[in-house]
Amino acid sequence: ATPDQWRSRSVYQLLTDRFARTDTSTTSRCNTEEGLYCGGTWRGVINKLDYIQNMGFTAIYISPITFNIEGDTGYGYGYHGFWQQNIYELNSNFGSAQDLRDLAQALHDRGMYLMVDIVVNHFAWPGAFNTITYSKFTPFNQASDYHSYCLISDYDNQSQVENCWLGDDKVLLPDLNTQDPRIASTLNDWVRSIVSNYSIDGLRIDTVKHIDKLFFPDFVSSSGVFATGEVLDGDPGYLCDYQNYLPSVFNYPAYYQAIAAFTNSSGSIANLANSIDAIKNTCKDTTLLGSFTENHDMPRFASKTQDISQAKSIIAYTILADGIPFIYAGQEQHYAGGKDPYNREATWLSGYKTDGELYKLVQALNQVRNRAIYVADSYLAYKNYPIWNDANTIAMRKGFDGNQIVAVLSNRGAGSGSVGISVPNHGFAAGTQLLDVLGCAMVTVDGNGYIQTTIVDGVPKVFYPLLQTKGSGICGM
Ligand code: ABC
Ligand code: CA
Repeated sequence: ATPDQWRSRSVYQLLTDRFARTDTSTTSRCNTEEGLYCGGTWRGVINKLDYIQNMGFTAIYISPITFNIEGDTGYGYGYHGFWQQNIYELNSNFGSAQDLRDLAQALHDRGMYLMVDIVVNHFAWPGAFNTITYSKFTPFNQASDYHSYCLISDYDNQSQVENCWLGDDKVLLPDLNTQDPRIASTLNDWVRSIVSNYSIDGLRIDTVKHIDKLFFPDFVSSSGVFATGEVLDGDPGYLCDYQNYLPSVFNYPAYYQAIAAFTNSSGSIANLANSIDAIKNTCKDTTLLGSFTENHDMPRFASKTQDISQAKSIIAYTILADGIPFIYAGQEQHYAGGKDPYNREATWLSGYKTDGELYKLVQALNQVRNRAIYVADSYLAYKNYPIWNDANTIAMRKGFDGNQIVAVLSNRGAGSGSVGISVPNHGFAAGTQLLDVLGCAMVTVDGNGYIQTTIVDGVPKVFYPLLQTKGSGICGM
């Protein structure tokens, strides 16, 4: 699928090993600290697509599929899939080639897309440099296929970031010489073949900041599909340039600002509001960025605050900001794992509950976003912007007149009582009837053009024209 087709999607990110097992067990133990394979499979995902689709998602993003280091390392097993040693073979812990094709087919039957994580920066070796046996790697089986050995020590030195190696003596990540046309062309052929063999609709490219930028245009066009990339950096000036080389990157600058803003009532909402504008002015197209507030690398939001209203606010921000929303499996269950490896809890241990507050919240938010896109896909091109804020609350708008979603998000948290707010600059005429799609309550824009509302216990409000909800199923309409 193309960037244009992906722009409207909403994506559920899952680690294949941790989302669902073939035997459908919801009790099989999975101790994140041990770093073992816990038994999740592609077949397991197929069986749980209802759980995902019923939240309103229109795509999933799964772990790397290639053959990894086998056996234990100083950091456990390659259950996450990032330690590849053979790009032509699948990771059999996740299932067979047929299982993966069946997953793609099952998704396509539902009108959903498959995004696969891929690694082109490195291979992986469970030990120190002098123990590497290159013949164990396929197809890059010679030392000369890699950059000469040096470890990245200075992230401000871009040539080091691109040409030195990630990892350490427990797990080294030999750094492919992606500037070599022969290596690049092998990778281009490879990506073309996996996309076609497994009917992949889009790619998430790992460690993008560690690869020379000029590698990407040919690589992405060889793949024939949309690609987003991981540039782990909070600076829009640094990050946005990558959008000149590949269609999309994950919006890490917004991630850091959103976490800082919503984690507690003294977080800076003003910084968040400013960053929305700053990123929009720096990146080529914010409507294609990956919008996320949890993933498999970062400590989960609930490891920083257990507050349910703050969790709701940041999820609403994630789904209603510009770009393609990504929700990381377990975020909808209020999972609270800290940094890697603790943030990789098995989703099955939640029992896949569908009656929890956050599951229902995600459902409602995807539903209103999907509705706005259905009403007019110009919703997607409209750039979200902050229309009003105070120290604890941001109101933001996305969508042209008559089809705009206005979100009012607070960091005050549960137990903060009631706070009256008058929201201006939303673009609705006086007298317009709106529905708060989270509380299913109506409000009419007052004679002075304000949305007069009350934020209760820090719970977000999301306003959408009542007229547009008719027949949508939103709040039973
Ligand atoms: C294993 C263990 C960990 C252990 C680690 C040393 O080794 O599990 O417990 O701490 C995979 C696995 C990991 C595994 C690693 C290494 O491999 O998933 O479990 O960790 O063996 C990607 C993936 C990630 C994956 C890999 C490797 C890369 O998403 O899951 O990890 O294939 C760097 C890379 C980034 C990479 C990340 C883990 O490391 O750039 O691509 N993620 C600064 C740097 C970043 C750097 C980051 C973390 O530190 O600029 O480039 O990311 O080291 C902001 C700044 C940022 C700054 C942050 C910290 O602060 O703006 O620039 O990031 O304000
Ligand atoms: Ca590199």
